[in-house]
Amino acid sequence: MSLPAYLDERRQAVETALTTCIPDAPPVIVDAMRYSLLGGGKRLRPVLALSACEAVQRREGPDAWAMAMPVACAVEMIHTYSLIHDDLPAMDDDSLRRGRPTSHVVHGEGMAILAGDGLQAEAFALLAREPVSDDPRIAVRKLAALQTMAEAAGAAGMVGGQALDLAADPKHARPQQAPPAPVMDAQALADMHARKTGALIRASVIAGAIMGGATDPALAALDRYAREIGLAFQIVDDILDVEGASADLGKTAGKDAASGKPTYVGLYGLDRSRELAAGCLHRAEAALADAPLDGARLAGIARWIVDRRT
Ligand code: GRG
Repeated sequence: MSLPAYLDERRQAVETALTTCIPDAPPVIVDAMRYSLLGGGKRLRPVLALSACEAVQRREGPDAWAMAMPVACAVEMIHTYSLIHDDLPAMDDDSLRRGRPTSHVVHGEGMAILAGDGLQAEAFALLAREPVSDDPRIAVRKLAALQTMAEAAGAAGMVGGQALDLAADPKHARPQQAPPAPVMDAQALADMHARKTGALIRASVIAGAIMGGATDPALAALDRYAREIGLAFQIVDDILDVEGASADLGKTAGKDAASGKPTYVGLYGLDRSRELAAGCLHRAEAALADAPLDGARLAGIARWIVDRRT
């Protein structure tokens, strides 16, 4: 099967599974949660979770990925919550996401905040609940996956990265006695992105692999792989922010560059940024090469991340 067909098959399975993830709740909040969760997106993180599970099990298909489907859905719910909150006027203040008006534009700010909160809480409920099993070994895997996801989403991960980003943005109101916004050098930029976007991408891979029963050596290799693709994803995102069109990206293009935010392209220029992304790809492939798993699909996804246009 070609990589595009492989990705499509998993995306479709995730789309179907996601429709079952929002609980029976007041329609006003269900509508807002569904609007964002089922409104498109590349579904990169859930596909990574399924592929990592398949890689450690050395087999492909619905039987292999069933163990990781709750992780796949949960990570997309957490990711979607982060996008809703990031788009709010108090944060990045954006009106276009996934080719549609953002949650607060459609549902109002208060409901958008609640939709994000609801998605995050339901993601952790899903991780605790599924896959349903009496097997204590599965319970151990579920707990490890849940911890991985919580730490990635939390203050040392995505929330911490977003906080660093916010603190460095001069346009954000700061109390008068607060120190001036810090200027980010290359190291600070890498650290901010490793937390803000890298941590959840890493957690997708690691939690998916945990659910597949990964050994410690396999997890160590996947950790190296995931950190490299997380960085590559961000570098390419910065390149696309400069080169891409809003219609292709489904979000406002050129915004980071225009707002004077620190970016890889701003620090290194386009050519060097492309070289840096290629270096990440090379190291991600190397991490998989000798690992005790079947890494061919994960290597393909790494190449796709670097070559993507949206
Ligand atoms: C609000 C706690 C909190 C965190 C927000 C991830 C994040 C932190 C903000 C997203 C802002 C942003 C546009 C970052 C650039 C990289 C990124 C995560 C893009 C969106 O991810 P994709 O490209 O989106 O995977 P789709 O829509 O395809 O799922």
